[in-house]
Amino acid sequence: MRNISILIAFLALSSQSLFFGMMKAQNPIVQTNYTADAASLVHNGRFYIYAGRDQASPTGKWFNMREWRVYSSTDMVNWTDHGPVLKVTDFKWASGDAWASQCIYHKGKFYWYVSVSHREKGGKAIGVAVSDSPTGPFVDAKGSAIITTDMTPNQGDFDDIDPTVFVDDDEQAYMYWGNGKCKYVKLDDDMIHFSGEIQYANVPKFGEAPWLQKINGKYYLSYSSSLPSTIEYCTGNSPIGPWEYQGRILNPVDNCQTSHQAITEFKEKWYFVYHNGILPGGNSFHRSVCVEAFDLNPDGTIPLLSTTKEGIKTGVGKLNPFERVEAETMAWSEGLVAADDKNIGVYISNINNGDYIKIRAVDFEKGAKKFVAQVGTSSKGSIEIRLGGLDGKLLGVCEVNSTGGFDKWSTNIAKVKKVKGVHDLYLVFKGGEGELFNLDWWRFE
Ligand code: FUB
Repeated sequence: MRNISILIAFLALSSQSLFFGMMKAQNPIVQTNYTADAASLVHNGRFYIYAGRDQASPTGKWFNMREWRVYSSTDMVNWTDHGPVLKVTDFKWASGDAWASQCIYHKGKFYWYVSVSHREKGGKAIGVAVSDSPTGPFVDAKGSAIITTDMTPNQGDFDDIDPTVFVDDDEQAYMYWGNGKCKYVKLDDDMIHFSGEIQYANVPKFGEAPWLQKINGKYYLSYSSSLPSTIEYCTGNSPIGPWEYQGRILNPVDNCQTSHQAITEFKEKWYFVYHNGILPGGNSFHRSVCVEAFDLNPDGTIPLLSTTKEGIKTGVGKLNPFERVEAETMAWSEGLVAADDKNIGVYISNINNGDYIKIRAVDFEKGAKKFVAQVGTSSKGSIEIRLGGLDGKLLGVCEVNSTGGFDKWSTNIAKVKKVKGVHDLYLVFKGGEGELFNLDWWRFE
């Protein structure tokens, strides 16, 4: 174990195989960390998820969240972990609590609105970070909070959380947020200040987690109810209402009081993103992001959705194995933890005998002859390269010997049997007792 956070994640996540076994699970979409409060963004053919990381100790009874991570997919079944792209410490005026956030794209920049605790003013506050890329680096855009608790007196300490920002066709940006009361302002052109008074939206059953969007010319405001959260929504003919209640989208989820939704269209399909507590060790403070596909009703209303472990059954793309594939790109895994270091970024650690990574819809085209993997270890082990399942056809075995340390990286090559076409790929890790090696990336040649 290389640090205490990996140890804690390992203790909580290692019982996963017992729970999920060989199920064809796709939810939660991240098994290598606990994730919550996902916000989605589609940009240049990629579906991004911006999520807080639940870092409470296994027995923790309250949120411990210090960073937000970015995940992305081009096919909605294989997800890449881009790491802890934004941390509470990036906001010098914030004292903690990487609560719910949303990242939006506007005029060539990515603006990431976040909820945190305010060091001097107390209570929760809303800040914004900015970047030229959806995966950062992000910097505090204003150097201070946009919203602080003293702007909304007598509403408690948690009332200024969960920002959602929507830019209308006329380029006016609106920010909604709140716990208990649903508030909004019009943002200035710079996206970091606002003018005018804070306004209050009249929406029934509002608890928190507003999400504002426009679908076919109509404005949709979805949100959580009070605990245990259901997800409800209203529609309106303007981004500031009046709002007409339409109904419920989600009943309370398994093993978790909150579910914090996001709704986004991608490649002509609608996706509903939320969290629950179904990963082993999961609960209201150890949450996991899930995704379901759905169709809007013909009249534009949103149906009542069900949560599933199967998640997205059919992806919307194939994975190219002839380009470097980050080890942290996967459809499913068991026993593993996503770690990161400043030299190589995110990598997969805590690899023990029997753990595996599943990658869906890998397109081998006319054939592959070699498998290459970058690993680091002071131990040894091997990677079985299989198709279709943990016991599926064995293409080859990549032997891994000591590279001089778990942070000393070297590429290993294995010959593979000829393989053509599209398959689910399983990288199955084998070896003796203890941690075998770290895996940074792999590819076929
Ligand atoms: O993750 C902390 C808080 O829990 C979020 O800000 C809320 O939306 C709820 O999910």
